[in-house]
Amino acid sequence: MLTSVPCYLMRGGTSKGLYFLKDDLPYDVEARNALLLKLMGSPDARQIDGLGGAHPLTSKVAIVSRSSRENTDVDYLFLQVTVDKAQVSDAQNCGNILAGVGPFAIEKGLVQVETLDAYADVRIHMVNTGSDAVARVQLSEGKVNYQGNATIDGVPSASAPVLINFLDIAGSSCGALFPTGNAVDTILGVEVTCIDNGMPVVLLNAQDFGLSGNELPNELESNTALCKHIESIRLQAGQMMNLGDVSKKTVPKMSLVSRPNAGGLINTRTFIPHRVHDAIGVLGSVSVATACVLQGTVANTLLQQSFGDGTVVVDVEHPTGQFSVEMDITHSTSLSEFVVNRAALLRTARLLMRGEAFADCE
Ligand code: NQM
Repeated sequence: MLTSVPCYLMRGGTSKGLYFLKDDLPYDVEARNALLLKLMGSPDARQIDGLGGAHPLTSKVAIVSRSSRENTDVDYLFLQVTVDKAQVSDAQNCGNILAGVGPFAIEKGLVQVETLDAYADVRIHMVNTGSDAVARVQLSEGKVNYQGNATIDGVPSASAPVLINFLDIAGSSCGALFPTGNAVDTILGVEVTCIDNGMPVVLLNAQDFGLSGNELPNELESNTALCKHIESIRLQAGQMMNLGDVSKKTVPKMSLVSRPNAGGLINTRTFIPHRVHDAIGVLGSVSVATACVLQGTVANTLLQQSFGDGTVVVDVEHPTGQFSVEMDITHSTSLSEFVVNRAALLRTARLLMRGEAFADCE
C-alpha cells in the first residue's frame, strides 16, 4: 500500500532531517518507526530508496506538536534513524535538528506571530530529555525569515540566525551533570570525564591514544584498533553513567580532546558514537564546554586554566571549524556546588523542501 505523509525537509544547524507534525504520523510507535524506516530508506548504507542522506547526521527526524505543558509552545521528539540497521531510537536528543523546530512550528501554525514582529521566541519542550529550550526565530511580515548573514562552521552559506537558550539541561539523560559522581574516572586504564549537560559525553585525552587530536574524521574511522578500544570504554562508561547497556544506543558520545590550534579553548574529535562527527553536536559541545570549566576534568587538566563565576564563552574547535558556547557558571572549583545556570548558542536553519513523502508499506 502506498502511504503519503506531509513532510518538511530542513537543515537544522549542521544536520538535516525530516520534520513532521505528530498528528500526521501513526500514534502506534511500532507502526510509526516502520514508516520512518521506509521513508528514510533504512536499512541500507546508501539509503538509496528513501530520503535519508546515508550518514547519521542526515538520517534524522523531528516530530512536533502543540505543547501539552503550560510553559512551552511546542513539544519536540527527536528520532535517530540508523542508516544501515532497522533501528529508530529516541534515546538521544539533537540540538542541531532543534534549530529547525521553531521555524517549522511557525510554518505549521503551532505558534502565532504578528505581521510586525521582528522575531518570535518559540519555547520548546524536548521530549527525549524532558528539558526546555527557547529558540529565537527571525520573521519578516509574519513569516519565517530564513535569509540572513549568520554563518556557522560546517555549513557553507549564510542564513538567518536562530539563537538557542538552554535552561535546565544538566543531567538530562543520566540524572546528574557528573553521573559517576567524579570529575575523572579510569576505564580500561584510561582517564575519562563522564558528563551530561544536555548530551551524555565521555571526554578522553587524544594523547592517551597516541593521537595528536588533529586527525581527519575518516582517518579515525578507518583505525579499527582505535574504534574497538573507544567502543570498549564506551560500553563501560554507559553503565557507569546510568544509561545501562549502550551497545545499541547512540549515547554516550566519545570526544577526544586536545590543545586548540585556531584560537579556540579546546580541540575535539567526536565519535557519535561509531562515525566521527564532521563538526560536533550542539548539546555535545555544551557538555564538552562544561567539562572545560570545572576544575579537575580531563579537559580542564589539559587546559590548566581556571574560571571565575559569571559568563564564559568557550570556543570548541572541531574538524570543520569552531562552535561557540556561552554559559553562566557558578563555583567552577567544586564538583558538588558547580552549576551551569544557562547555556546559549547560535545556529541557523533552512527550509529545503516541503511536500508529501511516500512509502510503500505492508
Ligand atoms: O549534540 C550529532 C548533531 C548531533 C547531535 C550527534 C546534536 C547534539 O550534530 O545536540 O546536535 O552527536 O549524534 O546533529
